[in-house]
Amino acid sequence: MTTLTPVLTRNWDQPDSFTLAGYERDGGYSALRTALAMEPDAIVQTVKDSGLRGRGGAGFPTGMKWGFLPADSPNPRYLVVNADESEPGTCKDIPLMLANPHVLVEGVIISSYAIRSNHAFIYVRGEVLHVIRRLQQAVRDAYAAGYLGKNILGSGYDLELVVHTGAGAYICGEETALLDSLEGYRGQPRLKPPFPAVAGLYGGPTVINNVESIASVPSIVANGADWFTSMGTEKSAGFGIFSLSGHVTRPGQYEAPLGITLRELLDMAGGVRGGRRLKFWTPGGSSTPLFTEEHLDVPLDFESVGAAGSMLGTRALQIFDDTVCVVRAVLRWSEFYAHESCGKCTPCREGTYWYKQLLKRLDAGQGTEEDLDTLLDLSDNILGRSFCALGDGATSPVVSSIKLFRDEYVRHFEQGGCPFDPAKSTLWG
Ligand code: L3W
Ligand code: SF4
Repeated sequence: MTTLTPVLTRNWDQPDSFTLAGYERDGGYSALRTALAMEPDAIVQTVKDSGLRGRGGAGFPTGMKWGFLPADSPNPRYLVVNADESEPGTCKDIPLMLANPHVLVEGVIISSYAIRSNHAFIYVRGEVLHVIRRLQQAVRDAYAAGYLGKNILGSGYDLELVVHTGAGAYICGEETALLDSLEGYRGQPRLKPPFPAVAGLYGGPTVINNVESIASVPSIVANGADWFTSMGTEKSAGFGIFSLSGHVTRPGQYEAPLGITLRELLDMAGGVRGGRRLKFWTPGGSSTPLFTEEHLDVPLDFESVGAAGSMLGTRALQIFDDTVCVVRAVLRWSEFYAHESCGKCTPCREGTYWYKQLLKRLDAGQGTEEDLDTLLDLSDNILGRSFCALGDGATSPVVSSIKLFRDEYVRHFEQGGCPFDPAKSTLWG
């Protein structure tokens, strides 16, 4: 039986977990002292050895990304934290920053020192005012304590950290759109390559990492790479925050080794609400193909979830019980993608619009078999042909739901309406 591994979440139930005093009492900023006594390259090596992979969705090896920064660039280097958490169902970075903003600030300082950057930014979505205020306070307190600014803790190392707020566009979580937004432009994805590591913010070499990735760095520096690799699986090392939401008895954040299964997590979370049957779930937010009961024992690591036909993504486990109409759920997500498509490329801009139209018709019981084929044809023209991952992600719920629940789509148009009792068919009940 896998057990929880509270590291990032371990002090969340302390009333002052978000304050500098509370964080220091818990050992906070001691990893920074250890890091500043190390050579920057040794920290990069430790992170490489730990096997830490990006916690924002793609799972790219963090230390390897840091190693891509060119040694000979004349431009300043930047560290940017992607705190624009917006993927449907994803709700781990916001509680992390709210409960423990200093672990992120400490992670930023250590990571910036490791990559030899003197300027760092936390790009946080604009709607979460309470989180922004808490982060700003944590940054002010870190400056006052000598953890930020000039000559940090007498080490000779300088770092300026800015908390920058976005304006609430999902696309600004795409790393290059985020950079455009940070530079003051409308956030739209840039062509890659060059990757940000080579030419990012203001054209300088830039590391962009997710909140949870950077927040994991202090514990890796404090405890060593072997400690981290002792958890998780061989290729998906360490722990992660699994966010259980929807029809689950005790929704919330469950910090556990990668490779834990939904069955184990559901046992800890009291099961599906009211003892009902699990109908479908997302392993990593709505951009990852749906799973069903059949996948309860798939280890939630990058390789196993991929081999089972989906993606680990952000570990946003949205649970839907048997009262839910899958067509309605997919329509909701498709409305989100159509609204959030930045419009830069035709497959995504037009495709997500037509998804919405067709799914509305199907949901109302006015669709046809041909509409299902059109949805799949549209998907073939979006997937792999869109400029960024938003378009690809939009196809996941559509294609996987037709594959898994085609009969339910058919029942809608055979019956001329939704076969579910609207009083019971709640999405988030
Ligand atoms: C230098 C190379 N750098 C890759 C870097 C790249 C990026 C990272 C991963 O999408 C996924 C997406 C969503 N030289 C490099 C290189 N890199 N090759 O590695 O890159 P990539 O392109 O694999 O992924 P991505 O563009 O970061 C992220 C999925 O996550 N997702 C959405 C998550 C949404 C949130 C949120 O709201 N907070 O996280 C959920 O599944 O669909 O597939 O840094 O530069 N040769
Ligand atoms: Fe914009 Fe969608 Fe194209 Fe991405 S895939 S560039 S979000 S239109």
